[in-house]
Amino acid sequence: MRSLTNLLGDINETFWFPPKASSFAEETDSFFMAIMWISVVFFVLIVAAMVYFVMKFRRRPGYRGDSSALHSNTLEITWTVIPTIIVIWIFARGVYGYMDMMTPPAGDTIDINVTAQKWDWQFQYPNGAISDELFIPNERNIRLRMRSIDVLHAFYVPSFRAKSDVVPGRVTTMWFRPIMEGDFDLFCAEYCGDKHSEMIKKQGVHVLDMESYETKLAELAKPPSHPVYHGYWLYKNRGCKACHSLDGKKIVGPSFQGSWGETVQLSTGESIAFDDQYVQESIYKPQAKFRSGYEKASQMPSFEGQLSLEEVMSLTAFMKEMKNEAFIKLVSDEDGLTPEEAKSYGISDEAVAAKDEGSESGGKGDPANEMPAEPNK
Ligand code: HEC
Ligand SMILES: [Cu+2]
Repeated sequence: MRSLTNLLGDINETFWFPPKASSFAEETDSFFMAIMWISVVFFVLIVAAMVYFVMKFRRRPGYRGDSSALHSNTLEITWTVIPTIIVIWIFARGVYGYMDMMTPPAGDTIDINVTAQKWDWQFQYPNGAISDELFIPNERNIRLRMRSIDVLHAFYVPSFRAKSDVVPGRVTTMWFRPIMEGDFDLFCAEYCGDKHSEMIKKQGVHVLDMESYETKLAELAKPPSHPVYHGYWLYKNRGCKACHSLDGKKIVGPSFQGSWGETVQLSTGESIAFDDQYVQESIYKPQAKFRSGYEKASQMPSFEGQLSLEEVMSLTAFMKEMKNEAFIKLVSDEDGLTPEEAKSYGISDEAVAAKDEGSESGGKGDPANEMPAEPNK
């Protein structure tokens, strides 16, 4: 049963299933097909017998049936024993498959921490790098340690045939072994609120060869050093983007566009300056003050203990820059802020290094001076 994509060359994908991209896939698919064919066979047999009996024993003039039900021990035993054997076989095979999936190979895994939150994923690698998409090497056992900071989520990669709940207050582990390179879809398979569908990452799981994996990790481990770029990077990688837009649209929380330095209305009727103090409080104690119109929104989690003061300052520098038309244009288009754009805007690492060398006095462009030390109105 091959689909059109097969004809177009994607041989690993079938009409029914996505590509078999992990070591679980072969077993899972063949077991699924076995159960399906067993069901098909019984369905056909039972429906055929039913139709046949309906016709053969239909009510006819002059025909009189037996007054009591007929009984056959042979028949009773057959249709009890055969299905029992089949369901026991299905149960046993299911248990073995499940045990395999629940038992990571001892000592031979790459461990990655997964944090699920409304409404994004965050992955932390052995070298401390973090990302919002999953990068893993091919042909290696991957073990995920998964935590949720708010509600129930579920990590699901159909191409790996791997799925597990991510439960608040608990660490769940799962493992798999990718067997082909490529980009695969990631789903949250447990309804988790308004933007549940934002947790679908199309092509968000990247299986790379070992070398590219290591290069990628080294790259991810080094956050940008310019505060504005660093702030943008945190915005993208730490889940803020699920609730705060850059293009002015309201998602769940207010957009970050153009807010800096403005006076915002709180739900209590008071107004307050959107400054360093307000940003820091909003990140560490989001429930302290609600912006008017957002008091009934899905609550923002506290990032106290998750984001350092330095990171909060970078986020602040980024929000401050979100007043600047040129910058807004760069970050709010579809592909976000690309490294080239960061370079052209003078906030890439190269630009920082170049400016540091050039100016002893620390003119504009010196990261220290870009820190929003005082609210700028
Ligand atoms: C689950 C959704 C959600 C996530 C994730 C989230 N926020 Fe929020 N945020 C909100 C909502 C809703 C509000 C408005 C209500 C309030 O002030 O608490 C808000 C308010 C804010 C405010 C005040 C803005 C204003 O205009 O009044 C700031 C600053 C902020 N968030 C920063 C962040 C940062 C930084 C992150 C990522 C580290 C983040 N938020 C992640 C939902 C979210
Ligand atoms: Cu979810």
